[in-house]
Amino acid sequence: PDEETLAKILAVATDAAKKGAAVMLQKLGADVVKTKANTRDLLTEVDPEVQEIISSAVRLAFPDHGFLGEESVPPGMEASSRALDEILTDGPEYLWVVDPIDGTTNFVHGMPLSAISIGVAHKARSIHWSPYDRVGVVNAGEVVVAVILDPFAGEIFSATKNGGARVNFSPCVVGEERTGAEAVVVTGYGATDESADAMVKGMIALTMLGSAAIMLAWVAAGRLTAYYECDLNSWDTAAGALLVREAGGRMTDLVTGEEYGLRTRAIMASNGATHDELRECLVKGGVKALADYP
Ligand code: LIP
Repeated sequence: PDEETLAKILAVATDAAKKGAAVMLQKLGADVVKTKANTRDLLTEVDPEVQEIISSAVRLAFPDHGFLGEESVPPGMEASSRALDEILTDGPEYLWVVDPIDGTTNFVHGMPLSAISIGVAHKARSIHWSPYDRVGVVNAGEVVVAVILDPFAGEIFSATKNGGARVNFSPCVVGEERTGAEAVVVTGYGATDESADAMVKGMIALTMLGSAAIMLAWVAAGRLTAYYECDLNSWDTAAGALLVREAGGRMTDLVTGEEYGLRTRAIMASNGATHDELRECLVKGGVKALADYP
């Protein structure tokens, strides 16, 4: 896509995210109306409301674009590979991959640490293979526009492919740590006992923030050195992947080290310089990708 197209998509995504953010600011700590797959996978009345704000903005501005939102995938069908396969097989040229509230558990508990995550993918045919996601040549989609909006900090992280990353319109650049010893590493709920083992051995200082989008945005902004998690969906990672790359970092499959694609469930994002060292340390420590849904 040309720069003008990307700029137009970015403007619509930013505007839609701002409208969604206004609702999040009003409703922090909202009642849980429904529990999804497990007690940490929560749905509030606000998630679908924010999603609808974004999807209607997309329908209005780009009626031919596709839309994959976390709240449109039924519980139990979250595996991004399955939802994406359906859309990407014969789908539209552009696909919006959206998490209306990433960090819902924080949001429900009134913790002001959650974000709207919007990644827009452009169709790109590519070869994809991973041991837990038996796919050969597929139409994978390449993320070309990203917006992560943290309403509580008033920060908008954005990126376009080959256009660099920004935080509130200032350049966004990954951190300068060179070694694992200097690194600040974060993870999420999907962290396994085995990865904890690597941490306990004192090799990695680890923390959790509860929002994949914010952790990825903070890697891009140089606040964190690296982030990994074993079982995520495309709406958690699409925007963050482009941000990290455009900020000079790397994002790969946690276990295989292959470049990130929308189907990647277990991810490792970093400032680049520490990527191989940290990933190898985690893999040696026994980290595993959680199995795909059957
Ligand atoms: C959540 C993440 C969280 C991660 C969970 C989950 P949700 O997204 O952002 O950091 O650990 O696996 O995906 O459900 O709040 O949109």
